[in-house]
Amino acid sequence: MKQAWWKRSVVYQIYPKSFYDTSGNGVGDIKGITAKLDYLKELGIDVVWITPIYKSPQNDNGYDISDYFNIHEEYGTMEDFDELLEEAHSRGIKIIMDIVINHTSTENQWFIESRKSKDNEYRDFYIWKDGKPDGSEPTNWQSKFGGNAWQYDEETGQYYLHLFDVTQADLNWENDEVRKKLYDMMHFWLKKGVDGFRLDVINLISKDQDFPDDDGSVAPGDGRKFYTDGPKVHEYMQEMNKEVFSQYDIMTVGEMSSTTIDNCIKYSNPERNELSMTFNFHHLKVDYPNGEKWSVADFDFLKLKDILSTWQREMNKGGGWNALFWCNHDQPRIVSRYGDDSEYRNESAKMLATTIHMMQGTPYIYQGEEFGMTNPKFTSIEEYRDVESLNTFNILKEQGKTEEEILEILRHKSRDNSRTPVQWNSNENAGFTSGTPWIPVAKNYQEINAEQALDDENSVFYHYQKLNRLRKEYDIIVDGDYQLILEDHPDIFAYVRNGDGEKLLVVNNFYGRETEFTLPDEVDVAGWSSEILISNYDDAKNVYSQISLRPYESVVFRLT
Ligand code: TEU
Repeated sequence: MKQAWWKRSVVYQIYPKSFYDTSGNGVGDIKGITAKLDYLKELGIDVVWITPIYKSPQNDNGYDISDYFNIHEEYGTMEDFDELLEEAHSRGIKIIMDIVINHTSTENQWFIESRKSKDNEYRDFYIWKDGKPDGSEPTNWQSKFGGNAWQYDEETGQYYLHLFDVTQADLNWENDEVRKKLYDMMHFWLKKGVDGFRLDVINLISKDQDFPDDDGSVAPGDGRKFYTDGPKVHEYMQEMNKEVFSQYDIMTVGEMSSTTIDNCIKYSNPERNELSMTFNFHHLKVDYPNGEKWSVADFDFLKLKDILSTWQREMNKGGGWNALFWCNHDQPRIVSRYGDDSEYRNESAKMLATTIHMMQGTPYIYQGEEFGMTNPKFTSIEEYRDVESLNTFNILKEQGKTEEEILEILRHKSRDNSRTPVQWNSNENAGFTSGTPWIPVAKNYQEINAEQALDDENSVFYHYQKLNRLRKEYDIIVDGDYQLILEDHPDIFAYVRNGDGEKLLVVNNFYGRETEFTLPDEVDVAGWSSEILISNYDDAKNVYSQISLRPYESVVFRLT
């Protein structure tokens, strides 16, 4: 059977607000994406994922949609989008849209109608409940952005559910009419030629209709909320696939806000006709001590190796498909988080890229990751914009933390770490805008920018470009199985990809210190020949049985 095109694609994620501004209003726009398509072609990516560009009051930068069928005016017009789609397709680049169908903005016409009265025809589009007899909220569920997940509405004396911001009301997926309208919306975009969807927190859409209180029984360890992967979630996915996805040659990737391997195999095994692949975040919670995101802690390296390897092994065994990523618009920049964003920025950014891109799955590159952008290290709360971070600042302050303690936590964990403008060059505002940027540009833009990277043959950019090219040249990267080795080594993340008569030996030193690598006997390659496919030091030696590794040194050997 012909392999799905997205299995050997590389996806580039664009957060339009921070990508490139052509209008001078300080906000990135659709024309800015079109203007950079040749840059993306040079990088060698195949698909662009654009985070929401629909009409929105922007309380959550577009994840609060007020109109699914029109473009947010700051980003441009529908004509601009049609032009982007045509220009991208003319370069062989596909476009997938980010759809948010767990919730809408409270400024969405559906919600405006729904809150008018209990017998309004749209009332049942959302989740309204009476409070408990003592007047408290219907359940003790907590919003991901802090506080209780129910908001009392004076108009009709009931509470509505919002698993995220109070301006993001959860849709009622039990309602056939809601599902039908959402499927119609998907057809609208697919009929325009869009090549697929990233589905926001899609595993939250099915709620237990008993609405039980959270008894804390689900381990907080991975931040898993008991309302994830709900009772009808797979039924809804299969209906969505039947009613929409199956009618097009598209890719779909589900963002699974806390989930399990078993569910992700169910979501992405093609025999189940649900999604193409899934994002999970377990590997990005190994620096959450006791599951607590809002803290400053080193990452647990052995746990990281174990989690990534378990997902590789189990998803392969179960017929599922992973989205492979370190960065996105909700996560800190990986070179600052698990690498070294100062002395060894170049080496560690390349090492981290190789670690993920040599695995089985579809890799995602987040804007600016391809040339090693870092966290901005803001020093004042006035520099922050993210609703989750601003809520957290207030919550931690109420809990007694000092402003400096909270700012240090935000410097490590805020979503704004990845939302500063893309640093295109060393000109004012890093060439992002001729206006005032909506969020400050990181101070290191004169040293770290795309133009500098394009002029430096040893830059992170050309490492990503080579990784993208290798994926097209060597089927083993897509099809080979995965075998972790040296699992207890305190510095090295090494694994083997096994193919037909060939192996890839991927060796990564995750730390800024020399370390020793000895190939374990379990990898029997006596008499095999080897070549180096990619490395992050230009003088890496084609010797693999026993080598010393320099700080953050990463090498991929192809053995035949
Ligand atoms: O994110 C889901 C989510 O849980 C995020 O809040 C993220 O995982 C968390 O901040 C990490 O600590 C999606 C979107 O990616 C995010 O931008 C939206 O804010 C959220 O859903 C609500 O739509």
